[in-house]
Amino acid sequence: MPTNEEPKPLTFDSSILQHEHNIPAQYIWPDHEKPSLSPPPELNVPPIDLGRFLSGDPHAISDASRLVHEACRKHGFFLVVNHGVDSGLLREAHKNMDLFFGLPLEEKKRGERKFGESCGYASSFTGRFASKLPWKETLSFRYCDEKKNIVGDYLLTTIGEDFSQFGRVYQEYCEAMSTLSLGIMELLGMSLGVGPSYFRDFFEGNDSIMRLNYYPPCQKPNLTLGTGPHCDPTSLTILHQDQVGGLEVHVDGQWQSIRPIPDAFVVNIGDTFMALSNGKYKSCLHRAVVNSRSPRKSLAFFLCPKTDKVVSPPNALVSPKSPRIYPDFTWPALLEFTQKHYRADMKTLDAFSSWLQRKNN
Ligand SMILES: O=C(O)CCC(=O)C(=O)O
Repeated sequence: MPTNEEPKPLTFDSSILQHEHNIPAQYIWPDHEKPSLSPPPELNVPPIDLGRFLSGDPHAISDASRLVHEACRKHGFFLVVNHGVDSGLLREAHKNMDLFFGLPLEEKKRGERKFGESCGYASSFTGRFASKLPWKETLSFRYCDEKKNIVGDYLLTTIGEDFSQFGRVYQEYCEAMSTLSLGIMELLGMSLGVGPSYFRDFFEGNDSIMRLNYYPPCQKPNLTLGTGPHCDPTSLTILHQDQVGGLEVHVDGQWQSIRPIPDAFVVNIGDTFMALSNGKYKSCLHRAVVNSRSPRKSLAFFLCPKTDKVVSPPNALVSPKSPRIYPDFTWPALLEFTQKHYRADMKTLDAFSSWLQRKNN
């Protein structure tokens, strides 16, 4: 009998499932989406020396702008090195993930993400979907440039007093990511010919999301995916992956991997920035695969504008030859669309634009 009750979440207890040879059907992906048995080719992603770019050296500015422009027109992925983020902080951020995800399931569930929300501990998307489930656990939280200690306070109240150090680490990590993202916005602005301040100013006071991804080993890694194919609906993603590897991007009709480099962040354009660039820069399909030997960790900072900012491209990127592609919108409207109406994929922005137009007519 149909009911209006929320679907019952399937329990993903990594301490048990990582040893399981019979993979539950909900985690088995259709054949055409399964990872390939042979290692994929490596994607050529340019490393950008952000420190040199920000130093104002004209050669560094022109080199970095050109490389970023080429990469973002083609697939939207590049690396940043010499980024100024303290290596000790990065080590702590990875270490604290091990501490949290190593807890018994019941303790992790103290901060469980509720149906329709974007923050908290989640395994298997908190019951929103019944098939093609990702082989991972996540802990997500909001970071807001204008709310002092928002991350530390959230983690302390949801996970508990023992986690005050944990909260401090991710508060500091998010602050570092916010600063880094504003530097990258200068670079994106230069590469699009609108100057360093335009996008930097737009993202001042950002209201972003931080996600810790923990992928336990899987005894049949070729049946499942850690993160299914999707484009990020957010503006810019800054990802730090550990040494295990598993990130793949769909470019030129095939999946290609991005090799982990400890000193580098992987940066990619999300749908919201694609709209801000009037479609000039790509938000590209990507996924994460798992393996049978080691857990894998990644830290993803999803930059989002302040909630009242209208996402609209600068005039310099609109012309009769290059008319507007997407309607004006605010980030909370797109977030709601991906949480309540649509599972983010490569057509999110087109589907959202049609939905918005229908709603407004
Ligand atoms: O873990 C990764 O490498 C990718 C994660 C990702 O795409 C996501 O969290 O949206």
